[in-house]
Amino acid sequence: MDRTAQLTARVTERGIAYDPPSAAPSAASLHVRAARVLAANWTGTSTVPSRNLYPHQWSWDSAFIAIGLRHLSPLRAQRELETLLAAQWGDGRVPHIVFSPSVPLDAYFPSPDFWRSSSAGRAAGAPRTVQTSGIVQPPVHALAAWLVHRADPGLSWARGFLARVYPRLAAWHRYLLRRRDLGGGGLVSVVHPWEQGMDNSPCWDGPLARVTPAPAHSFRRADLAHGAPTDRPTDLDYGRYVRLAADYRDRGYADDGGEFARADGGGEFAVEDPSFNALLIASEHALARVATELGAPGAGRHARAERLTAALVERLWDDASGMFLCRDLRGGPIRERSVSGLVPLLLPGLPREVSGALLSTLRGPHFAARTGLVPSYDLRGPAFEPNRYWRGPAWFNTAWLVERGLRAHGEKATAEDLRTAFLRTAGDSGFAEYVDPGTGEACGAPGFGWTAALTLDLLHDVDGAVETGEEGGDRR
Ligand code: 9WN
Repeated sequence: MDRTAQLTARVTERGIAYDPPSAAPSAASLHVRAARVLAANWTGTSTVPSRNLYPHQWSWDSAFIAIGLRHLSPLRAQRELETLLAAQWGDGRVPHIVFSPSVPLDAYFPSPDFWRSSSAGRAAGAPRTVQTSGIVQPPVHALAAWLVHRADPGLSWARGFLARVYPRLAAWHRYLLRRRDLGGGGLVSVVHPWEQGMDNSPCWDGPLARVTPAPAHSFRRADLAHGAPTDRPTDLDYGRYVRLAADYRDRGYADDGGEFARADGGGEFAVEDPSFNALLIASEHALARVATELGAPGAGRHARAERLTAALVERLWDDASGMFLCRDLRGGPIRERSVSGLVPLLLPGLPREVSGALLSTLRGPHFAARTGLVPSYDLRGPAFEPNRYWRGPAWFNTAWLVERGLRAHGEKATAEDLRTAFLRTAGDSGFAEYVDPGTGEACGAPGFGWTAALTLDLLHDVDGAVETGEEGGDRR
């Protein structure tokens, strides 16, 4: 029996509940369909998020994809991460896109000739032989590497997987902690909405309003050839994304360190984001485990993760909203509720009153959607749109993070409801990129990489609270 058949048999054997409308697929067929998506998106060295809309390798997509792939092929999961990390820059940053040389330039914008990584990024140590973007995405990678190792430790040791990825992951975290603490309070800032991953969130409307958009005639969007304009960011927002990226490129992708807070320092956009920082904390705990596994001391990393958790609460917690908020380094707290502010539930080391309030907010009127998934933005917010990119739709990676967070806090029944909603909607939508949170209608790209991968993870790692603390459990 090959591995897929074995896993399918195991799913069937365990009788994993799948509670769909009438003629719904079984868990076993869901597994097979998800595996097919990942096979179709596999390039031989990594997995594209979508063959049409995103035909290259994306950073946080690959981390989520590896987390699911480990159930199908631990070898492919290891390769996924190794391919990404091979494109790491000398300063430690892991680029948000690694471009495939075999894909035509006009298939995705901004293309390699926009980023010009090997020339504009030379001082920052961009690789010469592979073309990449110059910005980053959330650091889910150490967490992914740890989970991938745990899926098949024998293979991992035989290939020296952990020993090879550890120094790269450590350099990645070092880059973020040393070069991106732009606010000087211990947290990492993103300098572009694409870095945070929830590109078009209403949270960015305020900071983006300061940015003069690049003129529409100066670039050609490729996304509208594959996505409905009503689902995608507007041209005005795109012009601002392009301006920010071009300015960063023209500064040689240099980071301004603690200078940003000064009026004359850095670029126009710098935001401390709860989800980005929570993922860094979860990954720092995972890196501590990797270090210990390799025989190196890991306690320092756990301690650093705890300090970061304290900084996250101190700087971004908002009692009145019952959730974390983003902080604009120029304008202060951003008073919009986004799923980003719920993602820190992933961290077991939160003060108990914080995790309790997060659970209430999750179940309350701003986030309790009819599909049972978690909307990307406040259902009652002024900017809510059920179909437009990150302005309301439900995404599957954030649902997975919240599901794991619920388990980390012992909220098994709510986690189980979310897991059921995830599996049902992922299957019914054809593993869509995202869905309308009220109806479950599929939006964006079909056959989306992380939707399929995280479906596999929730099928196979049923009780898996991600190990994101030293000992687990909330603080009193
Ligand atoms: C820009 C690939 C990426 C995801 C992001 C998502 C979207 C790109 C785009 O697609 O961003 O990076 O062109 O809109 O917002 O989270 O990583 O799936």
